[in-house]
Amino acid sequence: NKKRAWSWPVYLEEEKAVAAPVKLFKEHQSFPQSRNSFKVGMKLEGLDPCHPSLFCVLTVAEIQGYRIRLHFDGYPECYDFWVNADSWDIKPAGWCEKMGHKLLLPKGCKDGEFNWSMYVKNCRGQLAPKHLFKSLNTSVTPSGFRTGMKLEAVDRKNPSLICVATIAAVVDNRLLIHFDNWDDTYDYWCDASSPYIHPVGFCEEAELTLTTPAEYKHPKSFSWEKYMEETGTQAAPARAFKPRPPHGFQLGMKLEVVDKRNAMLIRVTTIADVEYHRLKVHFDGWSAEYDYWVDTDSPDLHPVGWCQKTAHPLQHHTAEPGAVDTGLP
Ligand code: MLY
Repeated sequence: NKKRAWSWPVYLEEEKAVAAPVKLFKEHQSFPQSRNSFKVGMKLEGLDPCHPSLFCVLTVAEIQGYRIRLHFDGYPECYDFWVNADSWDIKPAGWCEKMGHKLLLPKGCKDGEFNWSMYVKNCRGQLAPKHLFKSLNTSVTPSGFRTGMKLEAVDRKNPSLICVATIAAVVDNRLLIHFDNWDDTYDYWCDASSPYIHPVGFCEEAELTLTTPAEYKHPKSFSWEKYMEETGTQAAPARAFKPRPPHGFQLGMKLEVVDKRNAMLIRVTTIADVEYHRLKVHFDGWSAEYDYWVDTDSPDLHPVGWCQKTAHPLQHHTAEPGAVDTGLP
């Protein structure tokens, strides 16, 4: 009396549910056009997800389908994290130097003493070849954003705050957002369509509180005009902001989502709630206490069938008593 193998079509039928249409997903969430050609041991530069402006020396520690587990050289494995093979957040060795960005060196390496070719030789490693990096081959449409321009941005570590911010860098179609007079731990990269950035004057117009630069002399009487004059800066032009159209995801639609509590796992998921730029994800078969909100453009959201296409295991709930799900949250 063996049961048939789990499959999406059967499951959707049983659940009387629909898959979220593929057209709702961004290119970087949808079915990849190329293979994941990264190999374990390859070294590269990539953004630290906990300090998302900081590029670090990383090594590919594991490959799973189209995904890569990255390890910080010289640091404990508990900091390892997963990215998709086409992530913009990973760059070939030497990219930071070329672009003038700071690179966090492997633990124990001193500034000025690090040199990629010596380093890989000494650790008998291998550099990830340039052609594996999708982000280097994307075409870029010019935008009105320039380094040094001012804007109002959400502090993603304190998302209730909209703050005085500066574009610290522009690379490809991405902007590095920095909060005036704060250290770079709050910085993040986004694009012109990000719901977290707004032109100068947005808060005033929307009657929201604008968080002024740290240690600003007269926070109560902050005026953009005065501040930009004092700092000799300009506002990012309003036309450079390209607000996203509504996302189209609906309650009850099914998809495949990375479980942030155990990021090597992708689970059968239902949309439990929707907001303007976020979805609440529910992992099928698990208690609603594990639900959480994700941005609609998160690289951790994928259409039904993504795991199968990219040869990644998919965690699905088997209703049989005693069935084991290896990925305890
Ligand atoms: N309570 C926090 C707030 C920091 C906000 C920083 N933003 C504006 C960049 C703290 O003091 O750490």
